Amino acid sequence: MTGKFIVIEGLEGAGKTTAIRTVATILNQNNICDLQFTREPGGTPIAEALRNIIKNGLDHEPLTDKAELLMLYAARIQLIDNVIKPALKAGRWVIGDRHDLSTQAYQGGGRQLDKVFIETLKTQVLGDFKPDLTLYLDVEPQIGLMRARSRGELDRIEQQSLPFFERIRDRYLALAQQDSTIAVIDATKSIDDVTMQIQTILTSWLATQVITL
Ligand code: T5A
Repeated sequence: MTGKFIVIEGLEGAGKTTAIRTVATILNQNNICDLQFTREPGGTPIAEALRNIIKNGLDHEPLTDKAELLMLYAARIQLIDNVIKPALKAGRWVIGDRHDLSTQAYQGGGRQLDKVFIETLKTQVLGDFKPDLTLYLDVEPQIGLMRARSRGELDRIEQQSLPFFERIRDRYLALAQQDSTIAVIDATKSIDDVTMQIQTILTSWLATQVITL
């Protein structure tokens, strides 16, 4: 594979949309212009249908936590096999709005699903596939949710209680400590400051990469 896979992670309202634009601009400035953008859950017709159910539910039927987890992995493998891997193989760089770290944080930390159950699914579905770099935008849930709320109605997951989001943040931070491919960005700062942090991290990471253009 010649392309690289960069993922932006964080709680709702962390600023992922802005960060994705920043990453794309920096890559362009480094002559990396053939970019593929993805979002999770979603990014293929089947994965987008699953996204809709995960975010909005369907016909008031309770969606169990385990079914939610299975749908997330179904959507993810559709996206990996049909979009991400072909793009990387063709030399395109992929910028992902969320990936598996979201599942570890939301379903593992937030929903408190069994660690072994998630780990087994992850191994079976993803194998050793993982992003080359993850930028985790760290924000206190109160701030992120306030920003998300200012945009309008909250979806099924966004309506969860504050402790749910505090557990997610704790899990994100714990996982980031264990994995050198995850960089933590202080996303409580201004948009300009966050942009600078991304610029610093991405530029020094790019300098360590063998890039085939
Ligand atoms: N999910 C997803 C799981 O539970 N498990 C999984 O495995 C996966 C993949 C996806 C939902 O699914 C869950 C997580 C989510 O609940 P989504 O819409 O893709 O939903 O994700 P959200 O996090 O909900 O997306 P948001 O659009 O809410 O978050 P963003 O993109 O981080 O926020 P953004 O960039 O739009 O910013 C929100 C507002 O804040 C402002 C922006 O201008 C915007 O108005 N803002 C700032 N304001 C001040 N200072 C800053 N630094 C700012 N940065 C942004």
